[in-house]
Amino acid sequence: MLKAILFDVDGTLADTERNGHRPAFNLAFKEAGINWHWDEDTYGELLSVTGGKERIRYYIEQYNPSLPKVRDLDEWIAGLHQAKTKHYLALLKKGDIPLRPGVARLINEARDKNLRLAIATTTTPENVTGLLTATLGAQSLDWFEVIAAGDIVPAKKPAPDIYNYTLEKLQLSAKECVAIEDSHNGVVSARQADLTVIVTANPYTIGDDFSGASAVLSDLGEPERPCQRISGCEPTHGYVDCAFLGYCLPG
Ligand code: XBP
Ligand code: MG
Repeated sequence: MLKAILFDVDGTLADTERNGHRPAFNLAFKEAGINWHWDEDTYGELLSVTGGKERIRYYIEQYNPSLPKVRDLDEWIAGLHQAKTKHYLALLKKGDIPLRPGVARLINEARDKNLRLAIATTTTPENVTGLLTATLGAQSLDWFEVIAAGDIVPAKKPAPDIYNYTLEKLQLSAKECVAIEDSHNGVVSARQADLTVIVTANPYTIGDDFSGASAVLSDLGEPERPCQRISGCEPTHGYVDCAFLGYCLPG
């Protein structure tokens, strides 16, 4: 029986990457006086690495950009990333990043049905708070029993750690929960934790390998705006509801 829904954040709750995280990184680079700029295509490549600090490090190692002389690279990356978080939170506050179709509807239905809700993400905790507050209001923070985010576990997605941590906090087994994800790394993470996964793809992840997902959809859909099925199970009414999630659970 379905007891909880575990939501990924970036790309799943909202399309945060292209016009949220990416410009925030670029603003931080400018502020730090470095001439890096992540355009949309470059950022799409960099998304193969989860976590902002890890993404910056990967960029330095793989793209060889000009780098100021720094005493401690870890410290410098952490400072740059802190500035990025500040810019990202300011962008969220402007209210320009809406939730994806069906997200608010599914959360409301789950609450009506007394299902439990949790967040399992690699993004920084303040980013989750900022997104939920800007879209659903500050009271929505209490709707999520567990908000598992960022460096709370040492290994980020595709490692299963963040989902295992969430399940442990909820004291639930994977068989009682469904994860909603948008990316290959997210699906691998959730599947390694034995979870049933539904994917709502987005322009950055549509070409990803989603093997192991029970359904791959364009989005969660709305009664008046059905989602498109890409592969796997199809929601009967054209949108994902709690009954569909329960149906996707293993026998
Ligand atoms: C997606 C990510 C995040 C963001 C940036 O996380 O990889 O790293 O791109 O967030 P998810 P930070 O899909 O698991 O929500 O810069 O705060 O790390
Ligand atoms: Mg994601």
